[in-house]
Amino acid sequence: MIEVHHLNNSRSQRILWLLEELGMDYEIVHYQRDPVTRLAPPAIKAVHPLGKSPVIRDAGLVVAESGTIVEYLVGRYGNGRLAPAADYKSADYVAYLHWLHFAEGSAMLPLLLKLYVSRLKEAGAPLAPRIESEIKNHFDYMSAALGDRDYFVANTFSAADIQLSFVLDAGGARGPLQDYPNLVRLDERLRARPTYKRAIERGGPYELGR
Ligand SMILES: N[C@@H](CCC(=O)N[C@@H](CS)C(=O)NCC(=O)O)C(=O)O
Repeated sequence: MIEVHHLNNSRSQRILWLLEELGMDYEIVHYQRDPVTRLAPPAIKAVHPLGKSPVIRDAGLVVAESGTIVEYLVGRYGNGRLAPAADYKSADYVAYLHWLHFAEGSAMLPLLLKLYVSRLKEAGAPLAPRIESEIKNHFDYMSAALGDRDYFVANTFSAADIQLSFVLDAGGARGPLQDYPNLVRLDERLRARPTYKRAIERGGPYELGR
């Protein structure tokens, strides 16, 4: 059975949700963030040297990095669900890959910088304009790409929406989401899915973005 190494209030919520969408059996190994540093406990390094969550164990493999985990689970167990058919000549499939990678490769960086730089108080002020303009750049881009459609890829719910949901959550906690009504509606649409709710029941409270 798939083992998910799950840190509270973290990106691994997406993996629980994805497994619920796929209707798979899985076991959760819970870890709690240090209440002061917010870091993961060292025990998770015994599973993967980066010591980050999510990490999964499945069929003798250890898979880290949420984009990789999403691609792995959908590719191995999706049976055509939650992604366009893997065809590198298909605009929909390439868009799917783009959004999977954009979430962690681009969108999360300035959101995390904002969080860290805020701890420097006044000393971090010179960095704020650049960080804010990059966050706006990413949210403008996501909002324009979504337009008045319901989902990012082929207007069909996919694992790319799951992967992007953490960006919406992080944006909700740190400000910009509220300026984009179509992204707020998407966020509400995603949170209304029964699978999303079941993942929270199993994973424990998830307060990011709220
Ligand atoms: N890009 C990685 C980021 C992994 C990551 O930074 N996870 C955070 C939780 S959201 C974590 O484990 N933080 C605790 C720590 O760094 O000690 C992914 O998407 O899996």
